[in-house]
Amino acid sequence: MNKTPVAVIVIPTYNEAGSIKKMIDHLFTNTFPKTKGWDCQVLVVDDTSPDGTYKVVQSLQKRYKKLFLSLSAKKAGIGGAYVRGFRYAMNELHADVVIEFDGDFQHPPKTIPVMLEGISEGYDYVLGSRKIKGGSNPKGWGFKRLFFSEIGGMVARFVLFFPTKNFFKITDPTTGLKASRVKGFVDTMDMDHLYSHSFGYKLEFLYKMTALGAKIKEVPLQFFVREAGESKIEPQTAKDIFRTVFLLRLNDPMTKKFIKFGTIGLFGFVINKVGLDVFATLLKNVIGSVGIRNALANAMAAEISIISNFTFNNLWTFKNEKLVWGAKLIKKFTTFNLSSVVSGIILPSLVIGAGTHVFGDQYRFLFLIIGVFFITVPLNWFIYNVVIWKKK
Ligand SMILES: Nc1nc2c(ncn2[C@@H]2O[C@H](COP(=O)(O)OP(=O)(O)O)[C@@H](O)[C@H]2O)c(=O)[nH]1
Ligand SMILES: [Mg+2]
Repeated sequence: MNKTPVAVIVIPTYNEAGSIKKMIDHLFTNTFPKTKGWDCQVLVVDDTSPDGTYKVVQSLQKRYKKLFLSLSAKKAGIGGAYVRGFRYAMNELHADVVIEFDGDFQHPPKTIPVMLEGISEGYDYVLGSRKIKGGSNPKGWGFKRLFFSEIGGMVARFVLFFPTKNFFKITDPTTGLKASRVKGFVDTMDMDHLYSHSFGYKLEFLYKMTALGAKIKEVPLQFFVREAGESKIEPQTAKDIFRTVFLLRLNDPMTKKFIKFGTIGLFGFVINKVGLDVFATLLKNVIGSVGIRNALANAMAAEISIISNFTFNNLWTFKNEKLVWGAKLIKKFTTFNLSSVVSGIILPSLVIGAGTHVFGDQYRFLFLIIGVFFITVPLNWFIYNVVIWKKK
């Protein structure tokens, strides 16, 4: 017989004595009876709050046997508190799902059953979103708070995920309300190395869950103003979020690959330019017609730069998918060569030709830039990844 899956609601607290009792009572009396098929437990992660939040929890533990407390002497930051809470939930409570939840009624408890339903449907990561139909920001938020929240969300979304499908899918990356599947995800995720132990950890967990291939569902989140106590949002939170997302993206394996690809591409361009001059000089006394001479010189230089691009990308950018000498390499190189001619010569030439035809000769350089950066680069990146050095 399968055991009832365990869902642990993890609530970090620092000076939340004003709302924690009401929250715990509410969860056990109103919310959990509505989560059929789940063994729901509450874990409060407190850092010895000066206002004695943990004492309130300790006294409630007599009444609720599924109420747990992880108490630490040192203030860990919200990220540090969640790492400790997730570990406790996995090791001591054998959690199948962990839910990140605010203890101050900013997250409506009625969303918990909705999130667990998503997990039961087979999703690995259910996110409360303020940006989809049915979701909302607090009525009391002023322009400044809203503005920062919107900009922060957009920047985080763009920096973390553009142009992958998660960029379009994850509408509210800075949301605090999330349900995560443990097996294959939270138990696999590296929680030892975090860029941020403050609010930025939210983006970090989000990024790591997507990198593990979590199936994601968004459910509407009606975000409220806190009912009691003071906000712990720190003044440096915006900076912390930006710093974290930039570091995550910069150290992303795909970004590193793209930087190598770009470097080699730039080098190939230099080879093309130098080669053109060298061959044009060498052929000076061989071919009389300047047009034919330069065209031939460029064809030879371009071919050398194509060979250089192929070789260096094979040895460096795509070293994990490296092609070794043999029939397959020759076949792939032929494809590479043909596609390079199309993406690097024919298509940008057409863009420059059509662009200057319509807008005038003075825009020649502009259309070269457009052709190279909007056609050659993305097309090559796509072909290299999907056709030439396809992941095994
Ligand atoms: N244990 C622990 N909890 C914290 C810490 N910092 C913030 N929290 C809690 O995390 C929850 C979310 O905080 P946050 O979203 O930053 O701000 P707030 O909801 O506007 O106060 C609150 O219930 C805080 O009490 C910390 O250092 N340690
Ligand atoms: Mg809160």
